[in-house]
Amino acid sequence: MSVVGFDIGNENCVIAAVKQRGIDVLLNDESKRETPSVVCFGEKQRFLGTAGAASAMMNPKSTIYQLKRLIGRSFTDPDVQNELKMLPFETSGGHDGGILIQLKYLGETHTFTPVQIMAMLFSHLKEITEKNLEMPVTDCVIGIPSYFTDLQRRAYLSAAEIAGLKSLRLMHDCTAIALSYGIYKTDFPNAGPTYVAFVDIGHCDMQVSIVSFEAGHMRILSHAFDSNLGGRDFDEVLFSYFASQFKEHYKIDVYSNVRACIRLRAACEKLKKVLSANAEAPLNIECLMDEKDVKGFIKREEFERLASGLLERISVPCKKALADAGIPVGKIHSIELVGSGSRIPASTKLLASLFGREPSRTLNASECVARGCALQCAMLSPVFRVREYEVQDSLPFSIGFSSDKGPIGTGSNGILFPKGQPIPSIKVLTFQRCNIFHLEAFYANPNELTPGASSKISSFTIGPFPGSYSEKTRIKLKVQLNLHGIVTIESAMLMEDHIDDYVRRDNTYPEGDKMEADSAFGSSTKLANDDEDDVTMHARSLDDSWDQEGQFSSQI
Ligand code: ATP
Ligand code: K
Ligand code: MG
Repeated sequence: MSVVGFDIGNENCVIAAVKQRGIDVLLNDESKRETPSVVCFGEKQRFLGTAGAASAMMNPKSTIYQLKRLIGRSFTDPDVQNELKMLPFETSGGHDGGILIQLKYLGETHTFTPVQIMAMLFSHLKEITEKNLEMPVTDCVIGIPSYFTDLQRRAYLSAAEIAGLKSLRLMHDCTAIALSYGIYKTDFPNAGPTYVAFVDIGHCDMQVSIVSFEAGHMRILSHAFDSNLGGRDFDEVLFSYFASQFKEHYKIDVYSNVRACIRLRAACEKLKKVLSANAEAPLNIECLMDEKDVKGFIKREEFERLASGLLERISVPCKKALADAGIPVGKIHSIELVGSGSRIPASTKLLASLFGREPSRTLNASECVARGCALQCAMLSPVFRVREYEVQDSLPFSIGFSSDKGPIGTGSNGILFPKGQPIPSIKVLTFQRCNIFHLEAFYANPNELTPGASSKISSFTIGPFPGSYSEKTRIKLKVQLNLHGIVTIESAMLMEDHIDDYVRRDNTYPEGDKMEADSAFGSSTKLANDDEDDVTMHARSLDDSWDQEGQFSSQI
């Protein structure tokens, strides 16, 4: 049985697998350790990954990338609209509120959801993995950003499932990074916990977590992020700089030409990388548009000046992560910097002054998420024996619950799982009802979410119940914050009977794909009775642990 970890980045995917002698990053067909997150629909065939990126210029309008920005989100979200403006392919809103992508393939117009295209990417990664390992691959662990909402998480699971992959866990990127750091680390000073800050700057986002390490145990103290700050934003600074230079010097407006935009963006990204190692860099593009060859030049200092606003923003999630963890900066043992976006030297300088210490690069910047996911997969897989090591993650958002009679968690916004709640967790709710009723799960503090994200999570219908109950019935619900960070109602118990069938998750999924996992909560027969008021509620935290078979064991 295979044990695999996937890092699905906005720009690059990395696959890691556990082999006899440790964890390997797998090579794709082009012998590369990173596979571009691109699906290109050509005239005669599809090109995936590296081949997709190579064909992008030929089919700009049917090359789909930056899927991570679109999946599980609604078309009308203003943040999504901003993303779409930058992308050359055509989109529209689906009737469920999700995004539809229109493209030409095999001479016909096709419509796909982001989940479907993500599934194609997953299939490609699965194929690479199977070829490498020479065996079928199903079980895996997939890295996700901590800011993903319930819907985005479900969308990733759906895409993986369509591709024939079973994700044993959706793992927060920084948690995976911390695991790949902590499990091998034996030289911590042994008096008390050691606090480490992990900073991941990728293509579209940056994430920060403060993690506490003790022997055989790691605990996430906080997750913070800027979901709109990554390497691509630095490319954009260069892009607008050169676009205006070229307008002046060559009288061309690259914004008016899709192909010229793509080519200039690609050249700016290259130039940015050159600037990471050199004090200055040239830019030359032949025949950019109107048959004009263009030349440009920039010094690193000038680039840093143009990007100073972005660089400043790097400190915001760092400060927030420290504040949320309640750890003074002086107590941080080391700052571990990862993600290829962090290769800009100015970002290192900024972090050094913020934390009062040089950041370390102990881990492989582009591979550590996938490696951590593979390790977690080994830990969850029954076939592998891994050193005893406890990973305790924490919920980045507060989750509230309400019934048709108002909030049922604590406080006016009904918080059931507060921010920082260990993942996974179970809470037990008791209701006295004699009729069908509804529950809503929602993010209780919208300002904890990424800008524009909906605070809606799920609605559930409890009942109707079999037989006839004329009196108030005690109904016990087990609400689960599962290992993926997704909220479900695990079971409903009527009196002492255990009945699984009374919970139905109602909201339609905005990607148009079926959620197989939800069908466990089928509807059942009807119990008609007048609804009584009086709801009693007891929320209780249980000690949960995730055992080897991937089942919950909880002691009540
Ligand atoms: P995300 O984590 O945002 O989903 P990702 O995991 O695909 O995306 P990474 O591969 O970590 O992202 O980073 C990609 C970014 O790193 C790109 O913006 C790329 O331009 C940038 N990058 C790569 N090498 C360098 C370099 N030498 N100097 C500066 N930036 C670099
Ligand atoms: K990556
Ligand atoms: Mg990444």
